Amino acid sequence: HFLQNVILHDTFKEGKVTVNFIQNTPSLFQIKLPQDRTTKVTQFLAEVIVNGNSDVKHKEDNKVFRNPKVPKFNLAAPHPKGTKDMLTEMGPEKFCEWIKNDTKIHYTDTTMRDAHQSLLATRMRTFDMMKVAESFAKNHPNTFSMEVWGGATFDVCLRFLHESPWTRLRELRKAVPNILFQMLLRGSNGVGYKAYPDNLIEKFVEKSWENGVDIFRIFDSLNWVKAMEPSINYVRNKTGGIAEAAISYTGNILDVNETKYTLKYYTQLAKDLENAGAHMIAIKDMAGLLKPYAATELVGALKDTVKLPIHLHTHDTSSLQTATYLKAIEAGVDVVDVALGGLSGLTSQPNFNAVVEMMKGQPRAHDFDMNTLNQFSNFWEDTRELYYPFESGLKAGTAEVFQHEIPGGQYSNLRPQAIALGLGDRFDEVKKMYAKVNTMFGNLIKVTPSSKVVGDMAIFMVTNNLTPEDVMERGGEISFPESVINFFKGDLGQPTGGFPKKLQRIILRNHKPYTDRPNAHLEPIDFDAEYDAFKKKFQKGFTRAIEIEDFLSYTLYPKVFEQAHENYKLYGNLSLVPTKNFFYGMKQREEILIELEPGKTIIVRLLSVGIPNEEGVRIVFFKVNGENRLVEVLDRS
Ligand code: 3PY
Ligand code: ZN
Repeated sequence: HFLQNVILHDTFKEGKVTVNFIQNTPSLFQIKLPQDRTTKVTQFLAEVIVNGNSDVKHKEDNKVFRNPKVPKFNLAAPHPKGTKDMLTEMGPEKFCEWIKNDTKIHYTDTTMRDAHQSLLATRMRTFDMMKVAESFAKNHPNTFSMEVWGGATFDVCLRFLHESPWTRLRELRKAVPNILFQMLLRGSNGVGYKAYPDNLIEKFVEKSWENGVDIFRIFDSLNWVKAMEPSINYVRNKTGGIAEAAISYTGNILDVNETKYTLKYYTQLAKDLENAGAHMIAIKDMAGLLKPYAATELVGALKDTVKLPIHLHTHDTSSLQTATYLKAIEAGVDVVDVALGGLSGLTSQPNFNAVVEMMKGQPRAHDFDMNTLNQFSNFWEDTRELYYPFESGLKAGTAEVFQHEIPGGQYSNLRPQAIALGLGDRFDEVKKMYAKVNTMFGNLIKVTPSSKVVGDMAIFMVTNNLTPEDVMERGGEISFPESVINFFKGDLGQPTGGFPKKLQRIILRNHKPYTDRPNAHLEPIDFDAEYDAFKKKFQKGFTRAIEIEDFLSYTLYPKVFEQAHENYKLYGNLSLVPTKNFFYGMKQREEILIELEPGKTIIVRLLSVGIPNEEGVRIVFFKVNGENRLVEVLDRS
């Protein structure tokens, strides 16, 4: 069967087999391809029961989970009016005028994007979000926005969770038609780690809006306005949404020795973004470096410089950032980003529930029912347990962040990355090296993808026991990570103050760097021809019509998409499998419900797992809706 699977595989037939073909193509190990949905889902469960979920690197066998409770809501009642309705009525300009003039402090709930990106390596599944989405929309319609999409979620949905990010967005939109949805867009880098053709970003923005995004938080990993401008224009011209341009904050404006990232630098940046057409300005404090008294200065100065509403984003890595919010609120910030208690704090955002309590009885207070808000926090605290293998291990706030400046969203990924490379015990060194690399690279704005370049170099140097001096003296003999070479070529744009010239020569050797927009070097996508070719290649495995959104996923992440598609052909829609079973399989005699579609639920009970035969194949026995089913799985242990 294995050989037959290899011979029949498209990659093999097309003669495109590479060294990792077998390792990266789990379908080759399947004895036969399952056909119907129930067969597919039981095939997946059997696979996880026998071989585990390859994304789970350590498992506690006797772990007991709590049952997260969804706060009560009225299923039959219509959704109360919220900010989404206001945007529809007013349009972006008037809406922004309203938010700027409203004296209440407003809140963006980041629970479904940045919070889990920063605490749980972005692994939160649509399944858990959908459990509470409608309840939250009906209980807390006075939330300014919910950040639910973009950043790393796109990649992780496809790569690790075997879900379509577009389906997630649509499902959430249906459950929350009344509150603004927000996404994080990495400007010319879209939701990826490199530059993409402009017309791809344009189409991506248009389709994101059509599928449910209202506010586009646009940033550039080097604060390069030239790189953000096209995305601001796409939002303005192709959508009815809000172009929120971000200034990514680094360093410390109160440090008298700071010469690069000064208050003047940030106010000029905000002015440039206003001139580029932004509807709102975000202060994107991705590492949580904006200290309380600096917030007073920065927010005050921005209010004096631009006419747009100011939206503040931070990460509570140091544990100081609620104080920053207090100072920012006093200085007139319009909206702050918070996460529901159970997924707040540490590398995530400050605690929604606690910030609302802090403001109670104050002139800028915004009323939220604390009972239900706390129930949502509890829901996420209980749900978070299911994701324990993805916790970063950080137990308390750390003032070290002011030295290493690692963004919250990167921290939760860097640690497992270090562990995977055998540097688990040397994470301290990695953090220190991160700071040294930043100095070597000329003191950068560090946010995806520039932060990844710094992280890659730090890990590379620790792994190879290299010091900055070694790099400067023996650089000619060193094979640098690809991301570092591309960065010095100009693939992510131009940093403020330029590249350090000597290091650039060492790293690039004979390559010539460029100084214009990297996107200008890329061929535009020929949508007609390439989409047609895509449909021909993939339609066979789809159980529904292919959409342009699938093509966008493929164009942004070709290999990841192909892999996800292979997985989909084998196992069907896995977003329906309860999280506990998705990650940890099933225990003997456990019975679970899987809702394959509204009104079609199957009851799956695990009866037993057989011993392996000579070929290592085990038979997994289930009872599905009362009928016996056996599934064969190759035990790869
Ligand atoms: C992302 O780009 O994913 C970020 O969260 C940057 O802070
Ligand atoms: Zn963030």
